[in-house]
Amino acid sequence: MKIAIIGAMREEIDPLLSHMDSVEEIHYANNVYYEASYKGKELVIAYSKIGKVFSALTATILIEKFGCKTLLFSGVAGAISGELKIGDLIIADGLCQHDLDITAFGHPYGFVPEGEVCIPTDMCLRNIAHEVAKAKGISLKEGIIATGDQFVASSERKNWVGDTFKAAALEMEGASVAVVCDALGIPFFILRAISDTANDEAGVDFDIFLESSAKISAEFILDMVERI
Ligand code: 4EH
Repeated sequence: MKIAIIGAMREEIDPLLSHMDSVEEIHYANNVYYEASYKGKELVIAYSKIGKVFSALTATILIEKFGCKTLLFSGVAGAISGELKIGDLIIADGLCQHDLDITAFGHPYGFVPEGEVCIPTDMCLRNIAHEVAKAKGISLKEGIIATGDQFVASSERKNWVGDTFKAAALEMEGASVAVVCDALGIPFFILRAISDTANDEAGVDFDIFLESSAKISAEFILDMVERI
């Protein structure tokens, strides 16, 4: 069974590619897809580029063109919850779009007719993640992750997203990947390591911790792949 692994930025997939037993590049739709083999598992790895549109496109191609039957996202996120420190891992139990707003028509934030505010992730994949965390002796938080086409670097916006969606972390790709996988019936999983706390210092922290946090997430994902 082919497994898709997606990140948003090159830095999020480089620490995956460096561990592959073999890698072949396929150029498609203005992007590069890496067909790889890892400990006997068939993987297709790609970084989408930043934001909801590119990540939805890449997830769709991984499923429809490459035939991936399960999808894992690995990357970094800004923390909302005070319990999350830089370098900590969080898995999404559900994903919502914090910048989707048709409240003018009486709908709640994040909702469009015939959609849902929060899309849940696959329970089996979450269970595997908890097994891996136990085996590694590390703590793994689980909570709602909010997605939007904005790098959040303001306590005001961060607190609004936290209060409105009960979200523990935020990023820019998870919910769009969730929409695609949910529509196509593909079990999916979103893992993020914290790179910043989405406040006034977020830009500076992000630049400092992107690489180290992306590596923490990637190494955890590879441990999961062995158990799928
Ligand atoms: O893919 C985007 C990256 C930031 S934009 C979302 N990623 C990182 C997660 C993330 C995040 N998202 C929103 C980490 N911290 C976040 C935050 N708000 N505070 C980017 C970064 N570097 C260069 C260009 N764009």
